[in-house]
Amino acid sequence: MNIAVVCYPTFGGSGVVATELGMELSKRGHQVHFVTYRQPVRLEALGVHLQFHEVNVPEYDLFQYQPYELALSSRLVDVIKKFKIDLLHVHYAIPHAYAAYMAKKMLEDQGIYIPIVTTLHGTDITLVGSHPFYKSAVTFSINNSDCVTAVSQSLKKDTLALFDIKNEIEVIPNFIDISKYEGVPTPCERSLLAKTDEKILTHISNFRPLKRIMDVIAIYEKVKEKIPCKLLMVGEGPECSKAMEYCEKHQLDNVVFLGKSNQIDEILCYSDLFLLTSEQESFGLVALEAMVHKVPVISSDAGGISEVNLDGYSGYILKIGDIEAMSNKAIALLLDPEKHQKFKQQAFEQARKFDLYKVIHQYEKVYERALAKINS
Ligand code: GMT
Repeated sequence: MNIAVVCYPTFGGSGVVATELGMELSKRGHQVHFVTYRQPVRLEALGVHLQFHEVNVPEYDLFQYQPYELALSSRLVDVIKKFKIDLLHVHYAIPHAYAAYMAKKMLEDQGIYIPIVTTLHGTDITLVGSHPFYKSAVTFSINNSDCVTAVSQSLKKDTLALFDIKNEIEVIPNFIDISKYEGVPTPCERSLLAKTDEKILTHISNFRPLKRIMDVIAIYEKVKEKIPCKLLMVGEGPECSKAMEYCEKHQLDNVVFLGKSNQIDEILCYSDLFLLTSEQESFGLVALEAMVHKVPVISSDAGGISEVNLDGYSGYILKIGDIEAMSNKAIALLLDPEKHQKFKQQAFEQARKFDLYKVIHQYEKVYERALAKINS
């Protein structure tokens, strides 16, 4: 199949999922064309089966807002025609599903019929998409996609509650390529970051307010009263400077801000505990990435996190904002080496359930269904 993929090319989970999926589809013989404004951060080994087409938005002083959707839909039309694309898979309703619909209609005018598969990831639904300014366009884009998928049951439920959806939504969970990790040791230079008796707590996100990163720091402060530890804060975003200022003011020298990183595997492999305190999270791909490295997760109960992290098995799930309970669970687990070891193994076992090879067929089936709709 010749597939065009649209996603956000950044460090965010949706871009990671789109890229990993595209790369795997190309290994399975499909031709995959990424159409994005920048090469996706995790996109490797471009070749005949895996290509990247940049979307350029010319800047005009005349416009207060540059028309990105217009540039994207035009670029899609060109790529679809040039490479004889069979199907368009867009990640994120905003604005990708909307631009895809425009491209589809422009192509229809030329006698070319292209199905659209839209994958909903979370922010496009629960945060931005449901805003009254966008709601009609998002509802329209979802209802006019040929097939729609959501990354968790929780996100499907939220989508049905927030929008007037006529289309069926299939849940296809996010995934991880277990074969990359099983029996393959990641080079782990723990000693560069912590002393042998120090535990390493890790948080990775885009530091948006919904991630509640001050909760992460508060948990660390409580844990460090009982156990020598370091906190690794990986990522960048709007709450970063506030968190840094707080740590400086309170002389929390063992909180290390590592910035945006492409070395997630290297960081997670020496982490003892992962903290995910979000107040909204459709899935929490980063928790899955921690679990595959045998890192138990202390998380909030937001959105779809509990579909990934199993309470009392791969970690613990506590109420959003319950710093006390999260800290107590973290301390108890770190002080019990036997239990910690058991949770580490269980975290990996839980991650296995999300193996890429179980999920990839589900996407292929959706593609076949979308194609059949167009051809019927
Ligand atoms: O919130 C983020 O960290 C980024 C965001 C994105 O747009 O990439 O992530 C969303 O999609 C991920 C992949 O499906 C999910 O794992 C995240 O839970 C989801 N974020 C939210 O729902 C807030």
